[in-house]
Amino acid sequence: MIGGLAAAPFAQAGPAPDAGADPGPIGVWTAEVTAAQVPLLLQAGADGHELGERIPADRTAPVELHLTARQAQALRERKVDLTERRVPQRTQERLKAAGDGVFRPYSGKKGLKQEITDTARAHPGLTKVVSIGKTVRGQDILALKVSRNAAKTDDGDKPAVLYASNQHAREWITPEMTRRLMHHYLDGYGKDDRITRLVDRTELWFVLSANPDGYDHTFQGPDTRLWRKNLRDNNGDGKITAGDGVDLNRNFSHRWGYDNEGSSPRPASETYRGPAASSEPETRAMDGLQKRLHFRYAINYHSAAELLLYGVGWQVNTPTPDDVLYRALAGTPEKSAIPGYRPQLSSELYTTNGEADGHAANVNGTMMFTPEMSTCQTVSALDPDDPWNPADCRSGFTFPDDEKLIQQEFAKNVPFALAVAETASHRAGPDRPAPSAVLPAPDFTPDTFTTSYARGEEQQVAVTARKSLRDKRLNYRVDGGRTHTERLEAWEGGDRYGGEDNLHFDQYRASVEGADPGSTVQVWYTARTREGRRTASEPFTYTVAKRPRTDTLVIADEGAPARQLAAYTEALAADGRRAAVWDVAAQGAPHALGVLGNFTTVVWYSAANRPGGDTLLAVRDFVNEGGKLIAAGTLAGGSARVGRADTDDFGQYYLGAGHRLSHPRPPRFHGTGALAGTSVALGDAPGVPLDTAGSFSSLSDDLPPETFPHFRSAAAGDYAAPASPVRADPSVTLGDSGASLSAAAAHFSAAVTTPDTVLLGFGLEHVRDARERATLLGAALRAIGG
Ligand code: 0X9
Ligand code: ZN
Repeated sequence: MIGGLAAAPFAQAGPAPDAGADPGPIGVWTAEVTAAQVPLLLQAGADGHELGERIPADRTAPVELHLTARQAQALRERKVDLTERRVPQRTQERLKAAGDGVFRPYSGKKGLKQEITDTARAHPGLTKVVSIGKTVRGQDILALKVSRNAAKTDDGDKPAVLYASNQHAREWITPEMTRRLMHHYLDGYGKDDRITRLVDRTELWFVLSANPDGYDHTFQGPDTRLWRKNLRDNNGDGKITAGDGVDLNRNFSHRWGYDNEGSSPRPASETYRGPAASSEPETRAMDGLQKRLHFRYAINYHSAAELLLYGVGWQVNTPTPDDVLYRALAGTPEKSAIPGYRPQLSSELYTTNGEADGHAANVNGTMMFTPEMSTCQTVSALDPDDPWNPADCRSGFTFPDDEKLIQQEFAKNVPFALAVAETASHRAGPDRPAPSAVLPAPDFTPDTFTTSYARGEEQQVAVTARKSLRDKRLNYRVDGGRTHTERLEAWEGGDRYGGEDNLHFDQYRASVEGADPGSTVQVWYTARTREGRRTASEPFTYTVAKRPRTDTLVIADEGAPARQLAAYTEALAADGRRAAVWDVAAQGAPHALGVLGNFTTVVWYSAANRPGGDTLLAVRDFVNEGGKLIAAGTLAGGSARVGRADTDDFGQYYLGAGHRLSHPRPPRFHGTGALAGTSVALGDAPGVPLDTAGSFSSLSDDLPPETFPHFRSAAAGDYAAPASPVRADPSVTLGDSGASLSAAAAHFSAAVTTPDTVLLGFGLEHVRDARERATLLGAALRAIGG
């Protein structure tokens, strides 16, 4: 999870404002919050929108919240600085007068539904209307198929593309996007060559509103304008009030309910995932359409943030093979397919689970993008001479009702929409971006490294490659000798991730053999294309390091004084183990395959600095592939800087530390649970004071193993600290809830274990006695079978 979301598991533990019985209208509020207050906002039922935009750790930042008056009051009582964003009556009237009346509901005489049927009637040779299912309220969810001879050819006969919008009711600009795109194709047919070719060769499917009930509800008046979810009557009281509705972008079965951060189990939450996967008829309608049509590509329009999202959303920093192709179409932040939108991995915004795009890709074989179209503020600032000003925006979602601005927003999205369709029907195959795409998608993307800690026998190497290539091979030469080749095999994935999001590209692996320590290995990959042409990757070179024969590696992370290393290597020696060492300050982050993959057990210690992000990701890969890990140090299990964001997901979801408090100078540690029987005296170490020892809640306390078996974790030790108060780590302070934190602190422990990991809130260097260090490390190794 990102920066200040560190304490989010408390978001479910605390009392939720009873929005289920709160009939009040939803207003827009601006909160000046610190990162640490974000959990309170989530607890109050706020969605992740904008919270995902980084709130600096050390300052407050404004966020937009959609809350009932009662929810706002509950937050105020917890000292969240809130102001209601009210657009003055006069401004509202002025803007209404300036509006063109472009936005219209789904139902009714001039509604989107009627327009879909009318459009079909006007273009009988090119269209066909299909009801893909019904809403909670029993409305038909209409889809329009656009293709030459649409009604006479079987659905799915030609390569199919889906353009969908309005999963979220309030995102009004999105059905305007798909509505205009539908007309763009129909009006351009026979006039514009590109359009004609697409309509001839592909099936273009339009679902203008994936959430017609919710959308119509937003037209009831200002009180419901910002409704997000569908109209499921969660509490069955026959009325739709603030606590009702399911977030349709959290209800799909892929990774449904993976954690409580990417979706919420609480009905009142804006990101409520529903009582079960696919519980909502709107979700089943979309899933059913995908299963019937086998779309090659899809665009699922949302707003509002000027982003172009793709790839894994359920876990941070998780690149996948298909990213090569997604990136080719979406572009990069420097060269975006949609001007002004930032292309990025979905989870960079925030994590989600049960989301449409992960489901489309991994369950239904469809490459799906999620653009976040422009905010009201951004487009209102475009023209100083029009009546629209950012200050008048009630919310980021209230896109100005202005034909010129709407058309402009649509127009800049057209090239991407066409490039996706052209790629779907690309002669060379849907795995090769059409010439209209922003970037090429290379055949090979090798996972390179410069140092190998291979044990003499073999070094595994990995490459992302286009699946359609034939005869994919690893080639290598040791010290300039003859070329060896090995067949590449698709990687099946690890315990928690990998082996997914591999529709057109996949990760392949093979092993280099017979390179002795001290030798230099040159590696490159070759294959033949579908047409029989030879293709090869760029080569890379690594050297095989001389290192002790052992299965155990100690990583001294950046800031961990080298002189503390002996505390680890000697404790291992006392346990009868030799240790190889990786010094991050001197060698950089250890590569997951080049270094970590050559060991069964890793002992990772960090001291003065927060653990480094690249090291953290490599260690996560190692654990994902069955590695055993002991993480130690006063900052272990806390947050780390990964890419552009702070994250503590690794501490939570891999080390089992729900959240972290700092414990000043504990005199002793007593092992419990898996570490029972150990007891060691603690104290400052040279250069590494023990003033902020870590203590942790166990993630299983928040996410019970019956529901979340993949997060099984348990407390494994206490600090003997006579009446010493536990100080909340500044990064996890829960607003004014210090009291509840101290109460919670009683359940915090100095160590947490999972089946594969041990987390210690202090370093071995803080254990004064060498024999006690050896006993503790020995117990930790046995706890994980390391
Ligand atoms: O939260 C959502 O469903 C989408 N944002 S919105 O403001 N339109 O509600 C974003 C989903 C994108 N996926 C991830 N961020 N993982
Ligand atoms: Zn949305």
